[in-house]
Amino acid sequence: MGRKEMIAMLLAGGEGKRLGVLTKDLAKPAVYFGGKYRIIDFTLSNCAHSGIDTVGVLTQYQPLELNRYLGIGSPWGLDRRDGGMTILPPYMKQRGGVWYKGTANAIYQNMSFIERYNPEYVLVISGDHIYKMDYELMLQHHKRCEADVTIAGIAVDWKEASRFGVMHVDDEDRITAFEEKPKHPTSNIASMGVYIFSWKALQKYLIYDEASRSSSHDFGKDVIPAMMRDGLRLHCYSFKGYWKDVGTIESLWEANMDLIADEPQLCLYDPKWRIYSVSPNMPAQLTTNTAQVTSSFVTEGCILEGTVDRSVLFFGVHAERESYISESVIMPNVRIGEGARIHRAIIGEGAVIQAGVTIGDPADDAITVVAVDQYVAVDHELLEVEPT
Ligand code: ADQ
Ligand code: ADP
Repeated sequence: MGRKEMIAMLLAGGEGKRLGVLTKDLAKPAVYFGGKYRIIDFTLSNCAHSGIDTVGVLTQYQPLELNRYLGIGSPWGLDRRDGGMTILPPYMKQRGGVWYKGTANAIYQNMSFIERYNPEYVLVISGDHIYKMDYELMLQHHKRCEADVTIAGIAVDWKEASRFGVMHVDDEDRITAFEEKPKHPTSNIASMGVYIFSWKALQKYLIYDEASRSSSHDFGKDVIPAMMRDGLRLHCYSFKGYWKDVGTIESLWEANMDLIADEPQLCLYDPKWRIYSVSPNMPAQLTTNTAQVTSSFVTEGCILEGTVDRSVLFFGVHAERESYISESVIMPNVRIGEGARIHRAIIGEGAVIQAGVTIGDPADDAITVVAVDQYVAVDHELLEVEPT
């Protein structure tokens, strides 16, 4: 195995509880996003564009569909013998099935995988963020600062700050305080959950963390605070672009809507930074003479006979005559019956919305989620609707 300067460990095993029915049978990183993609495509494409050719993908919760989707990593240039993509499920360990206890434990259990490449640096990233980032620039910053750890940081809305790890940073980008999801945040610089560790430092702290009985074996809760306490060099790499943690229904909906905004902050059209994904082989989108489509993404295989406004439609959606879809995300292969009205909703893959049904209240801001298995799946039957 050739030596690598930096390899990536991609955490893709979170349960994604807050996405509710959308992650019932699907790991969060495999959730569909933006008409053509899955959430994990963004991180993997970032790796491809940053020249990272060795990625360990740590899976755990509902991995089947995710594994099938990732295949041998070809869309992201990771189908190679020297490095490439390796799926790392917890049950591969010699001492039988041990669940990953937390994010740090997940990496700990795969230390021998990392050692095979004897890297100088390890990039730890996660499969549930929407952003475009050059990790090579972050590595240069890490080297310039002679840091033990570099954490990518971004200013977020104060009202969102308690969802994240937040940090205080001095003039030289050094992190002077770090708090994981504080109830009352004193900073709005959030950790993006993107870390570059000097491998020697990480190795030491993973072993140290594993031995601790009181630890929950999590980077944000345990490892980073321990490194802070011991006075290691922790630096922040300030990121200026678009970044969204799509861990909640609201943020997933918002991030989809952001793509079709009048002036989108995340550009999908840059030929130098394509987001790679696997697409089905479907006929071209058909818009009939009764259809009206405005400010929307419509993907291959869609048949549109109704009105679609400010929405994201994945492949194979059929919206029948006089249906009206606004500000919604319609996952693949959904059928929307004649005259059905859908507003501010996320409709899960394969759902059938009966003719005349109304979902979502135009007078209300709430996002409604509909999934096919909320109802015993009988074709063309009304689905039960569960408001979030
Ligand atoms: P969280 O978003 O809460 O906070 P966490 O639950 O630690 O993230 O999961 C991070 C990533 O690891 C996710 O992609 C998740 O899918 C995956 N994951 C979780 N448990 C796993 C396991 N046991 N095995 C494999 N993968 C697992 C983190 C940081 C915060 C930071 C936010 C940014 O702790 O400080 O602000 O990310 O979103
Ligand atoms: P959310 O933030 O929506 O609750 P996450 O993806 O962050 O979802 O994961 C939530 C928690 O579930 C994490 O602490 C993670 O360690 C834990 N978890 C991940 N996979 C499993 C699993 N297979 N079984 C039990 N818990 C898990």
